[in-house]
Amino acid sequence: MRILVLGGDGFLGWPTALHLSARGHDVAVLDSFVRRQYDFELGTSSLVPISNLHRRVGTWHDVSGKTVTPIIGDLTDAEVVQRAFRHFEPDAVVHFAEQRSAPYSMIDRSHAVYTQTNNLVGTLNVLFAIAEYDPDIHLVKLGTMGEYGTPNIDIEEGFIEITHRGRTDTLPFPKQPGSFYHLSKVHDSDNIAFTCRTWGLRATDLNQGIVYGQQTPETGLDPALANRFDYDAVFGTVLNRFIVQAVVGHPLTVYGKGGQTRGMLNILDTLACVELALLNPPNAGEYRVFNQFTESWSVSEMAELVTGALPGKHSIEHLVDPRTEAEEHYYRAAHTKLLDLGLVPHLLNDEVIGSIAELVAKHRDRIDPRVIRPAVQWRPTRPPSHPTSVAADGSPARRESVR
Ligand code: USQ
Repeated sequence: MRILVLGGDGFLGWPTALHLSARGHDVAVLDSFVRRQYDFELGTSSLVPISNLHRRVGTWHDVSGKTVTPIIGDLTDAEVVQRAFRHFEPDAVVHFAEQRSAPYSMIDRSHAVYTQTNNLVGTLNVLFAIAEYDPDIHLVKLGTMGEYGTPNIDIEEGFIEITHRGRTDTLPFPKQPGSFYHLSKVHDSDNIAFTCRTWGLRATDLNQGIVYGQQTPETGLDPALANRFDYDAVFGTVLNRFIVQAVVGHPLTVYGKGGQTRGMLNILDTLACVELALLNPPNAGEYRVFNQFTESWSVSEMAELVTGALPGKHSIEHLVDPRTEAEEHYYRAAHTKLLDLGLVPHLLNDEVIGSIAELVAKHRDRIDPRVIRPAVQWRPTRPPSHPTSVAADGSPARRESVR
């Protein structure tokens, strides 16, 4: 297959591109490098040093003899998307190219607007490009388990059969997302389902849980192929963060009561799931949803797993939850469709935690303890009525980000 990986320089896009290339597919990656820009904005960087994209694809060619074609551009520019489709002629598109951090989307108004504009416009441009270029192209889009929120009933895989006043229908499962980022994925899902219904496109929405781990067989082949590893409070995800905290002797930062339960998966299973979706495409006009995670853990359980797996003394600190979320709740979500296609999960155990900790320890000198504690609050703060500082020209200092 000819597969275009959107966001192919990122945490999941890059290892997915290599995985698919290693299996003999023709792969191109499109990326704007904005993920690297967020690090400059936030004053943090990947724990594991990463090479630039040109060096990455050059090294991949040297070690494997295979070509991954880099395409530089931003999906919110429709011309870029059209040109990528004309130039590469994909059979399938894997779409990771979105702002994916919930805390980033909650920083302030401009970050919320940016997240939703970037994610929705990019995906709309992809849908139009597929419809205009070749409606047979299979879109594999990364959604999130967070689209569903934490309802007090079992979560189904995308759809629920409802009987209402004597009539029955199968309808999209209700969505109650917990951040402007998670909301952007809900809006995307609606747009994708609409274009399948209306234009006859074919799409798989992968509602993915929280990914842990970093290295894959391909990214481990050479330091210039290394994948990024985020541990800061904005882009770092919970299990990887807890392992970093345990390695450097920082108390594990459990937010609130720690009863928040989430679907989790190993990064190796992300690659396998995307490949399974690609190899088993939906019919024309079909919009399908797979819940992409392998097991559920509460935040407190994860903290205990990490402290139990790693030698030494560790402490767990319950911080006031910076997010607005249920700290204790019912959680049971279906996840059988990928297993039915043949997924063999890599489950979490002491050995997996130990190997991630080993990698973290190798790079521990690069850890900046200042980016570990959460600073983003879910509730907006009122701007002060009197500016507390002034810019060099005497005007009130602006708390604007680089975006
Ligand atoms: N949490 C802590 N302590 C921490 C960090 C997080 O208790 O130091 C808690 C959070 O309050 C939350 C849970 O852990 O209840 C998960 O937080 P997270 O930052 O690991 O994950 P989340 O914000 O949900 O987002 C991540 C990815 C996102 C993906 C999502 C899948 O960044 O791209 O869509 O996981 S899911 O959670 O299923 O929606």
